[in-house]
Amino acid sequence: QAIAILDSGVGGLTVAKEVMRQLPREKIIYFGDTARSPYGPRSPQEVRLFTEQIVDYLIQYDPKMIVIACNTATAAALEYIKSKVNIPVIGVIHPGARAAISATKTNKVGVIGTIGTINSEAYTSALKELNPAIEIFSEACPTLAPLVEQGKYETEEALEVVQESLMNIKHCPIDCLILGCTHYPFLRDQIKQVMGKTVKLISSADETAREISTVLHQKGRLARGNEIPVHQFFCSGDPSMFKKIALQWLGEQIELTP
Ligand code: DGN
Repeated sequence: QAIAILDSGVGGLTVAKEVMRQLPREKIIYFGDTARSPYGPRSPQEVRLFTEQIVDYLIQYDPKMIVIACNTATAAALEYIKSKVNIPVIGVIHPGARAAISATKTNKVGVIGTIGTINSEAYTSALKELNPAIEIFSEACPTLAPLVEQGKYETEEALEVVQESLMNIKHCPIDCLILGCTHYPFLRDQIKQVMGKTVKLISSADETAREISTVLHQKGRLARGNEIPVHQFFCSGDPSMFKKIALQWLGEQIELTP
């Protein structure tokens, strides 16, 4: 049985890559909703509906767990999806918040994400729950995920767009910055360049993969044996850009099922 991973597009590939690295025996089924991306500006109700539709689709493959590898969808739909299915479901916000709490030395944390994620204040709640003394500086960066979806993360334009998006947050007195959108690790170098060396960047991908491992271990469901899994990828839009980005990011031949 596979781990089902979903996102509004290619962002969840940052989580998939970490799962492949940390849990190389696990088979992944991935769904990127590229036809309806970005989710960021949509209402929580709409994002919940889209997430539910993707989960209904992925459930047909009988996965052993579901990973909502999209912050916007986690904020809008995690609890709802958990109540609907009887397999473990995890999102990316709590793992990211946990990683930030253990990384910060000053208790001043920045969060960047889509409009939906920032407006939901899901990171604020998750961080405050872990440490009520934490101070949070957040900023929505609506242009970043679409830039990644267009495959433009290694261009001159990318640095300009990142500079513009981080104009305010870069002046905040933070010591770590949560990349609160799974698309942002694609722009890690540019974000690092703008934020400077003293701000630690937190991507929820590593921590989410660790949580997947913990959950599967607790349930006795970690994959055993030495077979190399064949992962399956689906996307709802034009597959050519998705495939190009996936190949570049994952560095391996991927099978894209129409
Ligand atoms: N990758 C998604 C997230 O983490 O919020 C959403 C990106 C988008 O759809 N704008």
